[in-house]
Amino acid sequence: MDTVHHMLLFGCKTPVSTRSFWDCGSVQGTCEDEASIMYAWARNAPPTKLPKDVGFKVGGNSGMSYFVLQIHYGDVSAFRDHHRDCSGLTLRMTLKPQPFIAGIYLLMSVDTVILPGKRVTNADIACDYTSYPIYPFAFRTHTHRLGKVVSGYRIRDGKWSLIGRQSPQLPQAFYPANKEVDVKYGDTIAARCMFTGEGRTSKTYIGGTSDDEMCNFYIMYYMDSKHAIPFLNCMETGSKELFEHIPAEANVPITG
Ligand code: IYT
Ligand code: CU
Ligand code: CU
Repeated sequence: MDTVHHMLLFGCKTPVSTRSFWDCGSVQGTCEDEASIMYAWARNAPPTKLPKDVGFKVGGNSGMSYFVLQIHYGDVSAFRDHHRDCSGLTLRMTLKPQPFIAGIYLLMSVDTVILPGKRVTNADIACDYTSYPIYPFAFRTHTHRLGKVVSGYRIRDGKWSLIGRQSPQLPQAFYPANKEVDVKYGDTIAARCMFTGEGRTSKTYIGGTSDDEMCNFYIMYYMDSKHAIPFLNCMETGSKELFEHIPAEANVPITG
């Protein structure tokens, strides 16, 4: 952690380079096609292991022909002595089909605008879930500097149940999710990012630079491998009526 700030592991069909390593430059020099995030590590964060009998499906006809590991270095002074870098991840691979398949559900806002000086702006995202049951076991939040707290919920029969809630200013790794909350056909999945526009003199939009913002809530889940749906996205703005019932904790910054 004195060398690396964070690492993201992606899976995809075609990496942007066929070299064994390259400089990914600014925003997303990872894959030619759509990259799917599979793992994240960030300094000081506890490692998240896949539960027993759970694996990501890779290779073959899975659409995951390559892993791309993106490493964000922190303080490069560790390399002044020109030693070789040995940062990385260890993956455990098996040819044995696993009973459960791991997947990632990404909720992201595409249209949030944060007004300068405004104390609170909420980015609300929600989608109906109309597939086979998933069992969340880890979650990750991502915003840039203005994000205060990001929370994800399952809504069933009008009742909001917390999947996870975290400050995006803490290491952006995967943290354990509330294990009691499964998601099944007919549920709604919702997330809120609370931002502040304090300290800004112009509007802040969703975008790739550190002066822009993002609102992401990632759910890592497992599901029965016979239905195997490994990656799901939700980019719909949640309705005002729905979010009238969001628990108050979604607007309480995380301290300590
Ligand atoms: C605009 C935005 O919110 N971008 C996010 C989420 C995102 C991830 C992937 C969007 C797309 C992707 O293919 I994978 I389209 C974003 O870029 N998040 C960053 C990483 O790039 C994954 C993050 O750290 O969560
Ligand atoms: Cu980092
Ligand atoms: Cu971002």
